[in-house]
Amino acid sequence: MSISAAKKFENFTAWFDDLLLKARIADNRFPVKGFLVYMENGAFMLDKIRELLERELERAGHKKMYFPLVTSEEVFSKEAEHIKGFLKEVFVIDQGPGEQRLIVRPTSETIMYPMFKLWIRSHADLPLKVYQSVNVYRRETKATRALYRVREIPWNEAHTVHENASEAEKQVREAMEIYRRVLEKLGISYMTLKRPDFDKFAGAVYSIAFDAWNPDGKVNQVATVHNLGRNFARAYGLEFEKKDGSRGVPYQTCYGFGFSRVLAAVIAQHGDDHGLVLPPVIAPTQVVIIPIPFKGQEKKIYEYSAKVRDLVASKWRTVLDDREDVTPGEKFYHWELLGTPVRLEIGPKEVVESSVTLARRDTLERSKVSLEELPGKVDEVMKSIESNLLEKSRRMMMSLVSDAKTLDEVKKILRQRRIARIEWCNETACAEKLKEEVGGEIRGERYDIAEKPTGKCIVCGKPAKSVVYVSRAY
Ligand code: PR8
Repeated sequence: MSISAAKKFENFTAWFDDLLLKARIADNRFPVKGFLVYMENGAFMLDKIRELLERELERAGHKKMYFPLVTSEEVFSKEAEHIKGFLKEVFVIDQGPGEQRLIVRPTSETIMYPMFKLWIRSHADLPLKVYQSVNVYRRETKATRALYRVREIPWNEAHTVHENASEAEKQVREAMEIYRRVLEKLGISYMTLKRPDFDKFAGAVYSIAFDAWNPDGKVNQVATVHNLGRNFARAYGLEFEKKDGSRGVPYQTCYGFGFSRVLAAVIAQHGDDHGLVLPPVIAPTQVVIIPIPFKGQEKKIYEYSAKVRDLVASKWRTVLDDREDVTPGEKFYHWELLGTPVRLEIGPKEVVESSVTLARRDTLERSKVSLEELPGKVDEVMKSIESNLLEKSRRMMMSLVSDAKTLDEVKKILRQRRIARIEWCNETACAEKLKEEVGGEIRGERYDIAEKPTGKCIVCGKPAKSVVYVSRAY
């Protein structure tokens, strides 16, 4: 197997597509647009990401459930904004003459909330916090792209119901924190942006997105958190008895985490021109042992390699690559391409010294480690890789943003595949004009820090009302 010919920062698309196939992550040649096959390494990592997230959701008191894939057209159509937002994107199942058509979930508000109505009677039933990890389906009209924009979307969606507005606000913060923790484990960096009104989730009061940086300058929205207020609760007739005996309409939130986009971010942010560079937590193989046989000493080297494997395999997913028809050099390339965090090389010298040569995938540094120190050293290197990936990715995120005072400056920044920070009057017309002129979109204002505008709208020159970020997006 050869290294990808395309370079990550020169020709991202070719680099990425090549890697998906060579590293056996996904095969995009399935003959239906927007649907793809997750091969063993892709499927493995999607599962690991799901486990990381579900653990955090459970810890915060969410309950896992599974809801149906479909609803009826009638039930789907209850929340006016929501249906407007999704109608063009849904797949419909035609059951034949005389039977009602079914809507395949593009997201599950309209499927879950009629059931919430049956379950919620009083304040004692609240908060309700439910989640599921399933596929949802959207007939995306924009160009589809493997992992980034698919029509069969592997994701996790969580939905909550609360007694009052402040509890719902608190829930938004909890959700942000849950996603932050998972993304940090994966070393992914991003900006949290409150979307402008024209770009919020259909039916939400407001939406916050996690926009991860991407080498081609388009941001990758990996997750979103929405405060739904009482819009859906009213549409679906949710009610509860309050503590004082009166009846009230509850407040809701929902949040979604796109597994395939998160996987894309892992690949895109950490990978290099040798292939994948994986955070240890999701790497299908965490340690690979490569014997370097020497004439006459093969047996000794293989036996010692097996001993080393037993030493690390109880803690880390370990493979001893003892294929005899493949050279050690080819094995190095192969496991580098797969992003395996730690490689242990064992030749005659190591056997004599009772040591191994350890190479870490992120920096490609090599060092000698004695057998005695090996278990501790592997743990240490794994931790160090995890923090190094995060640090590097964060530095990149910070270096990508520049202030722009004119549309020409915005254009220039986007051409450099970067992100522009501008001041804006909050008028949709200006956002549309900006998009037309520069090709990038207003993604919103920072959620994590307050940035106050001091000047004029970059488009119309009227006093600015917010500081927002502009970039191209998937
Ligand atoms: C909601 N309702 O639906 P959201 N390809 C890959 N990933 C995608 C795609 C796609 N075509 N479309 C969306 N995602 C709310 C929250 C329940 C859960 C991923 O929100 O429409 C993106 O990462 O913003 C997106 O942030 C996430 O699903 C949630 O979708």
